[in-house]
Amino acid sequence: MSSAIGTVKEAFTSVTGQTAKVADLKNSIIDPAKKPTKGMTTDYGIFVSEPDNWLQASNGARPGPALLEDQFAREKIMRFDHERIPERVVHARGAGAHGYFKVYDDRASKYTYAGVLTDPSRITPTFVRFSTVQGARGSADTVRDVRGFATKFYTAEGNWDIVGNNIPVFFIQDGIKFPDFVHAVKPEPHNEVPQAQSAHNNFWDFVGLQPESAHMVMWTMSDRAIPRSYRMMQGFGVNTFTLLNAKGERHFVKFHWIPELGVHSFVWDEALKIAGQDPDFHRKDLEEAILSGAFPKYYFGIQVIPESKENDFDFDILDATKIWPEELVPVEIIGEMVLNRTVDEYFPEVEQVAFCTSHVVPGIGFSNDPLLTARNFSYFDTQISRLGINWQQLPINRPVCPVMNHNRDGRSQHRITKDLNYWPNRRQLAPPVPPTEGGYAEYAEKVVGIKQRLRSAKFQEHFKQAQMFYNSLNTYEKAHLVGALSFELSHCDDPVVYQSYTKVLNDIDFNLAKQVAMNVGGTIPQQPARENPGHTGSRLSQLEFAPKDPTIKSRRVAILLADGFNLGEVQAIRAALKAGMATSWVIGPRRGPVYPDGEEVGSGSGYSADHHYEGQRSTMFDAIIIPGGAKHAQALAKNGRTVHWVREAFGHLKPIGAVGEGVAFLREAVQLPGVQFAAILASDNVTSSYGVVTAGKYDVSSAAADALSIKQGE
Ligand code: HDD
Repeated sequence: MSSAIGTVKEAFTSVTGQTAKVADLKNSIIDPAKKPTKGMTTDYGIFVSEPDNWLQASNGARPGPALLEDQFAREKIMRFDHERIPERVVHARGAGAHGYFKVYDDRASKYTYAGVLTDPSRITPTFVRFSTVQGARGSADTVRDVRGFATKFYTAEGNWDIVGNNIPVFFIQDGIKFPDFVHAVKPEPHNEVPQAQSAHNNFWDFVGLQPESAHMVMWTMSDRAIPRSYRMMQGFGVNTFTLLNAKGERHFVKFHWIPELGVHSFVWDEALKIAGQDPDFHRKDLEEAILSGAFPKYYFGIQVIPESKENDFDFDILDATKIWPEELVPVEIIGEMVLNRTVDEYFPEVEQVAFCTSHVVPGIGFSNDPLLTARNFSYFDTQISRLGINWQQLPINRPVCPVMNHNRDGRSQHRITKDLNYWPNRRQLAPPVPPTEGGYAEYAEKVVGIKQRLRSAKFQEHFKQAQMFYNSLNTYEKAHLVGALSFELSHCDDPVVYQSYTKVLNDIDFNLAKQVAMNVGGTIPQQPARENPGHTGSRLSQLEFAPKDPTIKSRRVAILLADGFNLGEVQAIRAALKAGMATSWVIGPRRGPVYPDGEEVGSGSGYSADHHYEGQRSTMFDAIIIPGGAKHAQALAKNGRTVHWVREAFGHLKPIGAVGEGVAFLREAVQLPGVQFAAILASDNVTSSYGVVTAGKYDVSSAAADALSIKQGE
């Protein structure tokens, strides 16, 4: 057994460009181009000569009765009838990608002997599935929701799954409440409304009566629940796991993923619009980044608490509704994961990938976190109903190390084992492996207790960390949170619900509760229900995750053009964006040729626009650039849709750049009441204000300004 692990490890470390898992999957990929067959066959292998007409008894002039004897038609229809499997009861909507994980050095060996976390010579293949929680498989990507961040590590010692979220805490402390929570957040049972959002009576009723959810509700109502991209959000294992080192010492651990690109979110208006304009926005964003070579990268961190200190905190370290504040327990970055490969087929990979919190490798173990204990039961169980008992044999789920034991049979068994099927057996086939040779060993924990149902004392406090999170947000983030709570509670039509939740908010912060109550018609509190001492924590505001070196890598930039634009500028801008690994998209009056200054419209080949003004909206881009060109700027100024493009991007706080005559158009377009930056735009040099960057000398004479005056609706 140990020699088999050695061989697999070799395979891992020698892989260049592809991981051992990608190589393994190749065994299951059907490449139609290479198939040694003349053409179409049935599932049982015979060639099909006529696939388009059901066999019938006909006189040739008119259809006759269809014949049930048509085995080809029956096979095709029956296969189709059974294409669907149950979607995940939560996290049904998702997207996935392949990648690899590596640690920088062996510094974690003081905590664990797990090779995947300590051996810097290893490249461990990974598969990640990102998801939303509430919505159905076909729901929109950009809804307000928690995002799942589930990672399967195909290690040399077997699969290890971190089934995490982009929020570090959870709604409930004990897994026995999970079905209640999910029933409450999912669409209401009588009319199956709403889809993919928590803005309804039953969710707010439940969380109002279950105050342990207060901390998580602060996070889900913050900008964290509307991430710009899966590539720009954190991931957290949430539960408390344990690490075991070679000396037999145990540490408690929390796992963190930190995106290289920083943590970024939409503004709510953008998220709402994209949900309609491009419901697959996040899925496509992941694919686009990988295909363009801007591979998503996440740093891997651990927070570690030695056993001797487990009782040193004013919260219980096994309570999943609490974070371990980073100022008390710093995150140690020990490695990174890169996602470098898109999937070949969605269903067998993303739909059939199945995770289990109970799947850990030697050197990693569980804690008594009561949420984790329930999860360790639930995931394996759910895979049986979704995928069948042999789900671990599916290509995406099978480990890359050898698997051998005495489990047998069951529906859809794929393995043929020439071996005895019990242990002990007279031939010593597949014997147990002692821990000294790589067998998994549980930590010998002394357990003394009285059988009872309880929440221990520290699990009873629910508001301190909710306050700390709220206090740590900046003014804008707080305003967004008030907006989100107001949106959600306004969608509740039962006064009992929105009135009681505004009371819960008063347990967090008096001002917060007052503002929301006023907005939604809740009970406006007269005094705080409890003191908010103003404690703040580090790395709770997402602004603290800005990358050290700002980058435009993988950002989508729209170049807004009309006929008569300055071609040289556009070419230079696009070259610069390409060099920075951003993607640029030309938005023009028509999909196809747009004509630069000096070329007659309709004459030459023109310059190709990727989309018409109506075909895409500013919401789909991170920034807009408007080049120069007098006629082009005038045309943009006269078109209500292009003016809206700029105003909308400005309203969503996006960087807007303009050059030459484009500056005057921009100045006019964003000439909104209360926005005072026309003077800055008119300056000669490169200038930036409110995220608007303009360059080049341009004479903003009143005549030019008049010529470019905007009439909305034109
Ligand atoms: Fe869960 C799916 C994350 C608590 C039971 N969960 C699921 C997925 C993620 C999470 C990311 C999707 C995995 C995938 O992409 O296939 N769940 C969490 C986190 C939790 C959590 C971070 C709190 C720390 N979950 C939780 C509890 C239970 C479950 C307490 C049950 C007691 N979760 C499930 C499930 C799912 C699932 C029903 C549905 C599909 C699946 O497992 O494979 O078993």
